[in-house]
Amino acid sequence: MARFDQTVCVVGLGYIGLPTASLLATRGYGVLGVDVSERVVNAVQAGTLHFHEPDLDVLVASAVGSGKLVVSLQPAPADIFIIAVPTPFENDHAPDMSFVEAATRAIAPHLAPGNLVILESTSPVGTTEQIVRWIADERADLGPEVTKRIHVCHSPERVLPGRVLQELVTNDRIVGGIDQESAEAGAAFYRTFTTGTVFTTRARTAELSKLAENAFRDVNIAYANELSLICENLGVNVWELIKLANRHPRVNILQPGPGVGGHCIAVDPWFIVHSSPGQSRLIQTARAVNDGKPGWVIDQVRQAADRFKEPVVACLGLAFKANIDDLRESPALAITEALAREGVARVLAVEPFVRECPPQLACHGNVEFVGTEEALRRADILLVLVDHDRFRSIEREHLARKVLIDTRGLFTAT
Ligand code: SAJ
Repeated sequence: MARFDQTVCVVGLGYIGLPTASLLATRGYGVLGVDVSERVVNAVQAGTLHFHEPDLDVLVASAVGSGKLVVSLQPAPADIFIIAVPTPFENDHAPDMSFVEAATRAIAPHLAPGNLVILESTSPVGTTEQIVRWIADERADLGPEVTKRIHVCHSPERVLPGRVLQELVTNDRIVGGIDQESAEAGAAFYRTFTTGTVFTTRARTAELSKLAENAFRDVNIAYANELSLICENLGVNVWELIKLANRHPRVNILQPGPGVGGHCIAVDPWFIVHSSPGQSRLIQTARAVNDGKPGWVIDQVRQAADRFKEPVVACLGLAFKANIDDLRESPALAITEALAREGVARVLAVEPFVRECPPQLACHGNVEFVGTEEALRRADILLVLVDHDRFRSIEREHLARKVLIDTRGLFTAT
């Protein structure tokens, strides 16, 4: 049974590992947070953040200040180990499991009988079983049946960037064990700090459930994006259309945008495709539809720019979604960069959540990183790429005499 006097070693202090480690420490667990990056370890040690997430700075400072969260470059013995490292994909969309393997091999020397190892990283089906093989490989002394001595399970993280602290506590959790005992041990641990319901299952089911959740969202957004192209073709306001269609009690269409970004929704469906290419036609099509959207937006700007002698476009927002500073896999950034690279117009890039011009843009002579007001004043074309709350207060009079391309429905939704 998990208890607050137990120690937890969290490997990977990123978007999931750091909030989790800090939350556990403030709940009373003794936590060792481990990261391979000295920069990250130093930042956390100083009680500061290396990325933006609402309220996390206060939680980290309190966890470190209480002495319950200690950080290090190296793992050490603990009762519970949580692996929360990135699982990106390679160029051919094959999952890159090298961080999970390195984390497993790093904790293996410190494992003792009765320990619980939890994989939280989003992973392809079969990864938890592979973790057992890596541990067995490192620790022949544990004998041929490692899982009789070490509990191993997968509990996929499901928190939404921007709402991490609430969702870490309130979301339901799925705990997939390598065997029933492992699942129960993992569930007992999560029940000590979550208010959501904790469900136990097999490791493979837990792995696929996380991938299926994100692929579901990708498919739904692809449908919305496809509708946006159809609406443009037919002269219908897509935002009004979706709002009205969603009045049906069993319809819930998501919102179109400039494409799908971030490190989850645009990545995880590929883990399913890679493992079952012949069976995943719909998932592959959704990826293609969403990946095609930025090109369509660029074409819209190109057509608008043709009407001006020296066109100036204001790109409002660079982040991958609203109210965050995260530029990773951002379609907004990719579109802005392409407009600059292809010389479609002079580009005024606006991103209130970022202090400096991102290097991908700064290297282009035709890009200026400016504030919202200046962009509104100087631009011929207003390209809304992110629905940051701060853009909502832009007064409509600023839109007069400008060409508006509103990929988020910030001003065109009825
Ligand atoms: N997007 C749209 N239209 C929408 C919703 C989102 O175009 O209606 C775009 C966003 O602008 C963004 C991308 O999709 O570019 C992804 O944003 P998101 O808010 O849908 O998701 P993420 O990537 O921030 O977080 C997702 C969440 N998964 C689900 O909602 C099923 C989160 O719960 C997961 O924990 C996270 O992935 C993860 O870590 O896997």
